[in-house]
Amino acid sequence: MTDKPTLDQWAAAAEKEVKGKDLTWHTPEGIAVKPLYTAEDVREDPGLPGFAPFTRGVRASMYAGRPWTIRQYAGFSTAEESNAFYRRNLAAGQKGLSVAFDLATHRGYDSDHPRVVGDVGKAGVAIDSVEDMKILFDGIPLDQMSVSMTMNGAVIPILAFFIVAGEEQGVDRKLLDGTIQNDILKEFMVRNTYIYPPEPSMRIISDIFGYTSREMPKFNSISISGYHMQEAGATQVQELAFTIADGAEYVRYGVASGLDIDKFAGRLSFFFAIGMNFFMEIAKLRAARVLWHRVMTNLGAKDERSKMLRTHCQTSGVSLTEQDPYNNVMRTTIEAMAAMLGGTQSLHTNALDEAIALPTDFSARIARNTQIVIQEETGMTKVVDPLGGSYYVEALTQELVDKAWEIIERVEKEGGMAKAVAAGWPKAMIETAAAARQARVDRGDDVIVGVNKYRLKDEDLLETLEVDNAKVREGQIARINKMKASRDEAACQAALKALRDAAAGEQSIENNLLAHAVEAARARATLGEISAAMEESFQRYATQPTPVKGVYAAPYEGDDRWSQVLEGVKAVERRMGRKPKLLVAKMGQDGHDRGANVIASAFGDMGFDVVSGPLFQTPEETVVLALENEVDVVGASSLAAGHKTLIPELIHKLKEAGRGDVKVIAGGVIPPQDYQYLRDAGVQGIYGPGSNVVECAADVLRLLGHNMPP
Ligand code: 2CP
Repeated sequence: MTDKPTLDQWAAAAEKEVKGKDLTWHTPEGIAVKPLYTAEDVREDPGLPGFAPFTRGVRASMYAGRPWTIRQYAGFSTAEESNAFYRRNLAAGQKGLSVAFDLATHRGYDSDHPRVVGDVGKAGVAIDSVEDMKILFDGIPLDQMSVSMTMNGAVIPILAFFIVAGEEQGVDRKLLDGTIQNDILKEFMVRNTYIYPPEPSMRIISDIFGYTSREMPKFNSISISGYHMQEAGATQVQELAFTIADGAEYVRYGVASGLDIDKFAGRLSFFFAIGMNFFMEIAKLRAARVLWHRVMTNLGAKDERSKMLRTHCQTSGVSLTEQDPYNNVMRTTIEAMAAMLGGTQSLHTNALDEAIALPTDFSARIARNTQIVIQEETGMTKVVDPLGGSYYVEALTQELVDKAWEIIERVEKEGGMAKAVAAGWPKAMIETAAAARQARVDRGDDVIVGVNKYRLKDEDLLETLEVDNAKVREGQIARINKMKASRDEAACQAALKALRDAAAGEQSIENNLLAHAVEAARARATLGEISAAMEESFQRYATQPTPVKGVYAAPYEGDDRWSQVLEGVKAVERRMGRKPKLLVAKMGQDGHDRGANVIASAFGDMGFDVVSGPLFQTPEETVVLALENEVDVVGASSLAAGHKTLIPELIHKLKEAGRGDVKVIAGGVIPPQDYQYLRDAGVQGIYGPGSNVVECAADVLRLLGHNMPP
């Protein structure tokens, strides 16, 4: 019998093959991934699925018993159009619904509000009242279909409309099944569709916990989300730690509002992003379950269900590319497999055109079928946690638990996530990671096929979906007016007054905001009216962007092209007698600011004078800001399809003010089909996803008359 080879012998054999090359992979999480894992790396037995701490899954039989829910996130233009889309998808194998609302709805504005001209019906469905909600679920029995709704800011009116729509379908709210996102802490950190300041927003959340735990036992009262953190550039460890810490904070607020922890914690759910680091993502979901079990035990939960982390996942939007977009199908497939191997309860797979526009029926079909093929053709669902016991996966799970725990302990020591968010350090940490990632991609250190490697000379145009938002807005306004004309005005105003008084009063069962909003929804109050009633006491919240310094520049030290750009900026500065000045503008109700922040950080590092405009500006407000600051260039960032309305309006207003000389460039999610339209309107540079920021700066220098080498 020959002796088993030792690890030292393996190391010697590998060294012979690679001759000094370092095989350790240092990930952005600060994890040193080795080229080989063995039994020696596994510290703990992961136990069995369905048992604490649920490392291997929350159910004993997992997908062998019931596969995860295929739940595609969708919604666009009107309630009628979205309803028809849902019905087609359910007939084709989708299992649960997930509603996307437009940004006007998210921010608590009715479709007739002047601030939302560019936003109505874009990037989601416009819902102004219970009448719209009823149309959205027409023919879809709400006692049989589980419905998830991504709503955080205007969560009170939306949940109230949902409850009343169910009621008017004849469905008792005890039978309503689904999930509301209702996760405000991450809005303040990364997603930005908040309405009120943090304290009243936290009250809203615990009021929803109270109401749903009493009245809607099947409904998941929150979807505590890391997804948007990863989308905003967070590492997996940051996503994991801040999400779990957010969860702990919500539980504390729930308990402080007088609820018994085991009465509501079993209906808390989670939501994670699944990106391209395959094994890291699998380990992340396993680690999340271990961490939640630990946190909830520490918080005093007794019921095992309260400590069980159930989650939805979505494949990563930022991992998708505008260039060579069919590659996105492979990316999404790989990510979907990581989600299922990690043990998700529910999954959305992105459509291949997600980086460019809203999904078409064609791209939505491929996205949905990605999951159906995995579930029904591959046999992957037959075995519970098939990667359990993999040395690498078990070791990585453990390492993620440890690394995330360090951050969670820091949060806890500093008084919990609400305080950390107010102090701003989690956001700064994520923005630092985002700028570092952008620099790695721009330099080609992180490969993105079809973008910074193997780029095509010519790209085929993809057919994309476009929403005529002027038409949607007109239709919505007509419906609002009709409803207002036929409602019992006195009853409606009385219900709104009761809600206003409840918001002004102390938190209590009698002052439960959702209970009062349900009354107002029944009386046909609109989303804007319900939101405004609470705004009177709560106020509307606003923040200023905070770009980071030096992070983007760091890896460029000694880079020739970088030096050329720095030289160019200096040359323009000498000529103008001051630094060239860029306003990074965010117009409309779109709160996605990763791109805008990265641009602001990178341009700042290159020597530009950068003004970061606040979120949610109108074109008029942007012009005022541009003129006050005497900027040379306005960079308008748009990720929510408002570009065709808002950017031409901005240029028009600049001209009206006699400042047509201020250059306007645009970036974000803009379909190539719209480039000419924007150019005709006067846009002088367009930078879609995958644009290299240094080259973008080189273009800006050319616009400012500098002779920049190609
Ligand atoms: C599940 N069940 C089982 C088994 N598996 N029973 C027996 N054997 C099994 N193997 C039972 C469960 O206990 C449950 O009943 C029921 O079947 C449904 O299963 P589930 O696993 O709870 O699935 P679900 O109903 O789909 O719920 C999944 C989540 C929920 C994660 C808990 O919160 C959810 O659907 N979230 C989706 C969130 C979402 O769509 N977000 C969209 C984000 P009981 O419940 O009675 O136990 S949009 C993203 C964009 C980017 C944005 O935010 O902007």
